Amino acid sequence: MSTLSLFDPDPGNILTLAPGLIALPGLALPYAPVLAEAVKEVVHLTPWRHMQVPSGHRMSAAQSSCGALGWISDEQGYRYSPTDPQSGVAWPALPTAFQDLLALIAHESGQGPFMPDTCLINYYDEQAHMSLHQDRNERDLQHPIVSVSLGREALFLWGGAKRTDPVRTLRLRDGDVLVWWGPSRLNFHGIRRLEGPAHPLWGTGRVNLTFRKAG
Ligand code: MD3
Ligand code: FE
Repeated sequence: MSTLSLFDPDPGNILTLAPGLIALPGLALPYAPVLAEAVKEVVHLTPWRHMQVPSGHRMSAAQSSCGALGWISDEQGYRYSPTDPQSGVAWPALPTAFQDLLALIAHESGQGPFMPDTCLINYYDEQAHMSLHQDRNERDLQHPIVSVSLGREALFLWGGAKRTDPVRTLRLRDGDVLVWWGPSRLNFHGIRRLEGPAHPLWGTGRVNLTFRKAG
């Protein structure tokens, strides 16, 4: 298994890693403080929770959401909901900082404009991982997904369209942005574990934002 890294953060550095996969290493780095504030505001309204998956287990990564929809999981399965099942009310709006970052990503990647109706926020601590999976709960799988990594480094598992396809390891660093669409949109993927030193804003944890048009 080979380990790629997205090289040193370099504003304006755009890598095409595969058809349908663009990396913008470190693009979000300058916005780390305002993004951290925005995440904290969302999580104040919709606190981190470890969702139950249909098998009955709870996810080791904790989650929150904002936007018109939010991704949820329970014994019934995975889906998007207009309300937070924990509070019964709508999810918080997408923070301005998220919208501004997304406009920058659209501009830099040439793949926008993105019209997300949700941002799923994952939180990983030392013990958390995410098993290999596809994202296919979105109504129209043609829309790109944008992911933004914040905090500690993670070993990202990057597979193909089939579960049995070879899996590569990519080191996702603070501020790294990935845009997935078309031929890469249904790639299997996961998070093996966190790595490296603690982060000034996120300590030993890592946050991942995924912007989606789900409905
Ligand atoms: C490839 N999140 O929330 S981000 C997820 O780091 C998820 O929290 C991981 O997988 C995380 O569903 C991975 C990279 C990523 C995100 C969405 C994708 C890769 C993707 C959607 C389709 C294909
Ligand atoms: Fe995913």
